[in-house]
Amino acid sequence: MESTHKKEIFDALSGNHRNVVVVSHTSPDGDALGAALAMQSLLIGLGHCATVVLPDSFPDYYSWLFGIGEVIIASECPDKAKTVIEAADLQLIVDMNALKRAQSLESVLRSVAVQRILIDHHIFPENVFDLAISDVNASSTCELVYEFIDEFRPDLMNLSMAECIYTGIATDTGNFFHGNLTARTFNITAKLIDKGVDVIRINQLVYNAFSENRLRLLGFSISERLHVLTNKNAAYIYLTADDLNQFGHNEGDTEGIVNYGLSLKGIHISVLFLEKPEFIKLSLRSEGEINVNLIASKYFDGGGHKNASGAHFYGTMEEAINLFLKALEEL
Ligand SMILES: [Mn+2]
Repeated sequence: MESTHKKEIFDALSGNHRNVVVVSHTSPDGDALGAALAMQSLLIGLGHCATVVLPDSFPDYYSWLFGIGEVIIASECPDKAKTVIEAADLQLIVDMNALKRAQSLESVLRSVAVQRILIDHHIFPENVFDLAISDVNASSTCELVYEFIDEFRPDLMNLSMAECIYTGIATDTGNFFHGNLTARTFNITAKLIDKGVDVIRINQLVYNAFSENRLRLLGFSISERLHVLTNKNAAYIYLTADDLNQFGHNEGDTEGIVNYGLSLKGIHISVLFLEKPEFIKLSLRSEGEINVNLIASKYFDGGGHKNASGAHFYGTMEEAINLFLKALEEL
């Protein structure tokens, strides 16, 4: 499951000028953004041309990340996104294990026959990558990006890249609370702090940047939409499109809500159901050995990690919740 073509990737990036498109998943999180932007900086430092293309936009609390202003958002500029992908001679895919995770970009990514490199920490990478650094034991893709740059060209690591990488590690671990938190994670974090990363400042930018609507939506989610299934050690929260509209929700406003289910004593599985225009979006979280990736993949055609997975369900909210309840019965 673990694969590393580090040396081959060094070689691929050490030679002639490359025109690289860096792509990550839909609803990009801190890890997707941090990994894509840090790798873009590295590639530019190496003398390559590098453009980040994302399927859709990112939460406002990431807008300070270096380079984010130049990211091409396909949902806003589909033609430009397509042109950039078609012009690239190398695809660098970060923080996603399958091209379908880039949704609208999947077909154009697939349609061009160029070298494809993966840096990722999700299980079961699709068999479409020529070279890969794929390690499910990493806390985040940014942890892998740090190790890659540190081994390859540490001289090119600057403060803004360190901030991107720190943000990815911090956000993918719920600010050092869950996931694959190991000595490796903290060693890398220490080195990033040595590089000048200001942890308090980033905490303020990422975690103390709620809008009033977002905080009220969180309160509503817990007081009105939380269901606790004590005998199943599970909890879920659902938010309808009307709920979201009532709080004028923006990208990222529902981030982290799923974790509140796990904050209950004795609750080890938590799911958030969000009604999107075309599907119900599920975020699944668990503690310890409970594997929500099984539920996500077997019942909802989704996936991710053992303790954090996601899926899209094409049906009604009621059907999605009922399927989850059935999965719990069969687990
Ligand atoms: Mn990640």
